[in-house]
Amino acid sequence: MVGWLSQYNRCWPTRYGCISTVNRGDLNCDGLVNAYDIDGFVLAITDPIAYSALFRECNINNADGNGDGWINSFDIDPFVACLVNNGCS
Ligand SMILES: [Ca+2]
Ligand SMILES: [Ca+2]
Repeated sequence: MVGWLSQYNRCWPTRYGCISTVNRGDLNCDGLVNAYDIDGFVLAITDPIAYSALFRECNINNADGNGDGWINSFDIDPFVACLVNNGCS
């Protein structure tokens, strides 16, 4: 059964417990949120198809910084906040 960790973060239960399907702000899927995610974030907003082709294993919903289900310019400020804070809370 799939649950929710928060309004935008789904929980995928495994035998090891609940793992998140969204790691907000991590656009290159290295487990960290830092400057290396900027290019992926810009690509996710401007060209989602190219993003999915380049980052096949990544969840594009990681770019949904404000958790409204859309990936657009309104996610820029939350993404910058994640960068400044070395991760999203
Ligand atoms: Ca990253
Ligand atoms: Ca959004």
